[in-house]
Parts: sequence; C-alpha cells; structure tokens
Amino acid sequence: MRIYGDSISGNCLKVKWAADHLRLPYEWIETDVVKAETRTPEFLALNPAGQVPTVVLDDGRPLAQSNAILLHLAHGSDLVPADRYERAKMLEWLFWEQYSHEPYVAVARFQVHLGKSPDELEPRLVERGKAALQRLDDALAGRSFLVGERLSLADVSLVAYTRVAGEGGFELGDYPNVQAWIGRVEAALDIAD
Ligand SMILES: N[C@@H](CCC(=O)N[C@@H](CS)C(=O)NCC(=O)O)C(=O)O
Repeated sequence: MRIYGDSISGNCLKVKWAADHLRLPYEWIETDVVKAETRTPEFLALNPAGQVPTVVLDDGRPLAQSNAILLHLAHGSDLVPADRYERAKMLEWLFWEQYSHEPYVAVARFQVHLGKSPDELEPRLVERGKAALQRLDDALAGRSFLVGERLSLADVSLVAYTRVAGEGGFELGDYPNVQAWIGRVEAALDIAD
C-alpha cells in the first residue's frame, strides 16, 4: 500500500497510526499541501478532490477520506467493535469528527501554522472548537475510551487533532478528561513524542 500524506496533517497521521498499530506494510509518500503537491495531474488522477490522505491499495485501487481509509484498514480488527451498536457509535464519532470537530480545531491550528496569532482567529472558529473539546470532555467523564471501554477508530480519529489543539490556541488544561484520554490513546498507539 502507498499512503500519500503530509506529516503535519492529523488526517494523514491518523491513517499512519492505524497502519502501524495494525502492522500493515506501507510506503509513505510525503505530499506537501502548501506546495500544492496534491494538485498535480498525477495526484488528481488518484483523488480528484486533490486532498491527502489518499492511499493506493496493493491492487492499485485508490481510496480517499481519512475515516473511510481507517475503516478499510481496520476491517475485522479490534479497532472496530464487533457489537453492532458499538460499531454504529464509533461511526457516530467519526462523522462528528469530520463535521463538528476537525473543521474548527484543525482549521484554527492550520491558520496559526500559516502565520495568524490565536487572537486573530475568527471568534466563531474558536467558539466551535471549544464546544467540540467540551463535548469530548463531557463524553469522556468516567470513561477510558470513546466507545466500549477499549481503543477504537473513534479514538484514533479524534485524537489526531485534539492532541495538537494547543497549537491552534486552545487550552487543553481546561479539558482534564480529554487530557487524560490523550495520554491513554498515545500510549495505546505508541505515538507519544
Ligand atoms: N475530509 C478529508 C479532509 C482532507 C483534507 O482536508 N486534507 C487536507 C490536508 S489535512 C488537504 O489535502 N488539503 C489540500 C487541498 O485541499 O488542496 C479527510 O478526512 O481526509
């Protein structure tokens, strides 16, 4: 498998972490978003959306969208609950991550990365990001992981941008359940650095 990814991107790193956790062999092809390496004709032939992560499976079929890739890689593994309800809860978190968390927490970080100071971020972005972190904190009260008391794709996906939310000006100390969960997920994935 080839993974086209930008190492600064949580969407890409979550795919790498899942592949590492599942001991799947892959070749990582660093693809710089800021240098528009996702907009070349060769890349657009793999993913017309022009986004990383994109993977090319061993049989040559491409696949995009980080959470879809996670599901493909983890099919039949212990990262996907066998129980029907828990599997659906995991998907609930994956859809929520893409619509209500990543667009605020990740985008704030990216804007700071591109040169804005956290004070210059659009207030709505910050409010929505804080609301997402608070929702996670509430959901994690008295729990070790998001679904079924064991690591699942919900944790892999959501930890990606949550663990670096501070780089976008969010104060992770305000979310103690989230902080403790980040430590658990990092340990489970062996990604603490
Ligand atoms: N929903 C997509 C989002 C992918 C995405 O936004 N990728 C960014 C990097 S994090 C990208 O490739 N941006 C380049 C572009 O849109 O031109 C996913 O989860 O994979």
